[in-house]
Amino acid sequence: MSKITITAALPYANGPVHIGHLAGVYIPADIHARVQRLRGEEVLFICGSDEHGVPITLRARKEGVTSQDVVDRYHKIIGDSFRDLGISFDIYSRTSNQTHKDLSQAFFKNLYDKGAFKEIRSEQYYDEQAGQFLADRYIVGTCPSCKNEGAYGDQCEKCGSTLSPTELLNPKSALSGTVPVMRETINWYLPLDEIQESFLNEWIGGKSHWKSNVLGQCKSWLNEGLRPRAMTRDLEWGVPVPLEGADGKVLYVWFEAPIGYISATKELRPDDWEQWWTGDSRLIHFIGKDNIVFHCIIFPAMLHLRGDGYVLPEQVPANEFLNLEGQKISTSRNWAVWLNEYLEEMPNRKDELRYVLTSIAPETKDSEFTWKDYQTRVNSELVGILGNFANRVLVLMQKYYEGVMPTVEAVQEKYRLFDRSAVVGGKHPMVEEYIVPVVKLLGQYQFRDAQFKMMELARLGNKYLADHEPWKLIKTDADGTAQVLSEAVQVLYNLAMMMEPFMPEASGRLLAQLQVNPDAKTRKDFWMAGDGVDGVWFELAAGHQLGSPGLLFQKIEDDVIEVQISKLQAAGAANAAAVIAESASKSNNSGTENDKNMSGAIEAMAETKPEVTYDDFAKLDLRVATVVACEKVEKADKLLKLTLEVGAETRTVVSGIALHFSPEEVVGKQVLLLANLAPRKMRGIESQGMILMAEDADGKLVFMSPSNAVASGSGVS
Ligand code: B3M
Ligand code: ZN
Repeated sequence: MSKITITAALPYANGPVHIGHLAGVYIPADIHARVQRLRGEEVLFICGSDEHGVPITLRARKEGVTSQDVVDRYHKIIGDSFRDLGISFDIYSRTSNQTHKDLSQAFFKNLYDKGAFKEIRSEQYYDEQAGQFLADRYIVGTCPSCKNEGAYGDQCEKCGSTLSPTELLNPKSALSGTVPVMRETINWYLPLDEIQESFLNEWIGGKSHWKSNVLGQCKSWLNEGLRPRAMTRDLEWGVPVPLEGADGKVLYVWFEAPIGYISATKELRPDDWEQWWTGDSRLIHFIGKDNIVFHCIIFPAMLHLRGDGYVLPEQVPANEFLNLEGQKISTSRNWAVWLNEYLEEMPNRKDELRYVLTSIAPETKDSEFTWKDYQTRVNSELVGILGNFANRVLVLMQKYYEGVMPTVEAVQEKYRLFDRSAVVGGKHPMVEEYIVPVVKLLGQYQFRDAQFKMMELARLGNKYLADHEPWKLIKTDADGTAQVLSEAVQVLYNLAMMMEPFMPEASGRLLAQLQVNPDAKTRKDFWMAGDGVDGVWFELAAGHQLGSPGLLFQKIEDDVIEVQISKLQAAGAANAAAVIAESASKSNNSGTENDKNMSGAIEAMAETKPEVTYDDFAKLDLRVATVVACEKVEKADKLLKLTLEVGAETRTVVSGIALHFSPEEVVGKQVLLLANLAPRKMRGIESQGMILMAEDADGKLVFMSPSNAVASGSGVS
């Protein structure tokens, strides 16, 4: 037994988490942590919010609140939603707390005192208007590789290149929109070029057991040759650099955020935290592919330089990306399924989400989530196979035996579930064929295949029932029926245990229905199958009283899926409309340089959407409509119900603008209506379209009314 420190990437506290994060990082990490605990290992599963970094400051600026306000809000939303999904972190901490500040400063100071950093004086972009240096995402411009105009100072999200601010073509400040100047500053650099020679080449060279997507990225970094990288920044929001004369400088977010894993451990285990980071403790980092270089190169380099017995990661099972309905998931474009919203809308479908996201996890390449596929997997796999098997077995057991496991008088070969001749050296074929492979696949971080193998056992159970039809057999062979149903119960019992790391709640429900609560030793023996010991096939004895059956999973009807699809369509339409509004505002603004508008335009530019064709645009039926009546929607603070005259037609639209306008203010206004948006029910009212609005620099909504009154129903093109 050894200590295992399992970390999951610290999500930026600038928005809720979405299904891409879950499939890529948090669900596999949780399955892994649960399996290791079941195997009796000593596990700490560590996570927390990453509360520094430019995206947070930019968001705060956009909303006109402080950075602390932003991180407080999202830390809570993210932490609550992880907990509600059953992600079993031992701690969900945050990097704005004092323990983290102290520890990351001490770490920096330790490396500084060892002479690990190079102090480099260089010219950096500076925004004279904002009075600030422009690091990372504070600067936007054209990507030198793919010519994407919305690239950031640290990365182009379109082609994935890692950039430094000076590589951008046509750089502009994301703060003021002005063209920056060069100004001299001092920063402390990690000489990664030297560390590559002295340590990284060899260390990564020994990692042939890492996933090929991870090794591939590492090798390409090393082949290109690492360059010194600044570990400090001229910014205000972050952990201050703990050196004399370093006022106005903070630690680079990618220097301190990984130290967040250590500070969270310290917060949780103030007395023995160091033991989890030194000695023979094992370190596993779960991350997404965009974090590979930081976890496989920079953080290990930091830990190596630190010495003091710090352990380096044994495995970094990074995943690729999950797409959504044919497009890249995007926070800024609201193209995502947000975990907090999912949990609010479908509070009883947590394990369904875990199951589907594991089935499609982007383990080796990018993969795709669609709501239709989600529905199919839930209905035909969870309900149709697993739930159906459990239900049939438990209902028949109640019906024939009042739920008491029967005694089988004489075992008949023809009803055996597995070939007895296959029993070699005491090994149970069912264990060898199902449990051992599941344990093995999980040990290789192949969660998707492991779950699939588990479902094969459920399929086998179903087929066994179909082959022997106990509901018919009962009429001719009572003892045979007892044999078939007992055997089916044993499969169900083993399935219930196997489900635990994947679908903890459903596993609990099924064990309760079987009225059994395996102790830690049983669970451990189950999960150690094939790992140095022969696996055990666990059975419920004759006479055991089963509980009453209940539905394990519920079918998802079409209307539930349609609501989700139209929600995404609304986000898509809002994006298309924003592209149009933006290009209109760009052409209107030419010449006049209003600071506030300009900064708004630049922020919008930083979130540029992909180009659309005229055909895409032509799909939108945009019309001028006149508001003829308006009222509040009961029990919904944000919603107004508007009655619109659209030519000869009258329409009802529900709009989330009640915090900005009173019903009286809206009546009589002419508005821009997206008339062919799929209707959607909100609070029981069908909304037949969407009103398009702009947001001014203060966050206030503005109607897109025509400058002169026009007939309602007029088309807009
Ligand atoms: N905050 C997550 C991201 O890139 C980043 C991870 C930090 S892990 C130390 O979305
Ligand atoms: Zn690019």
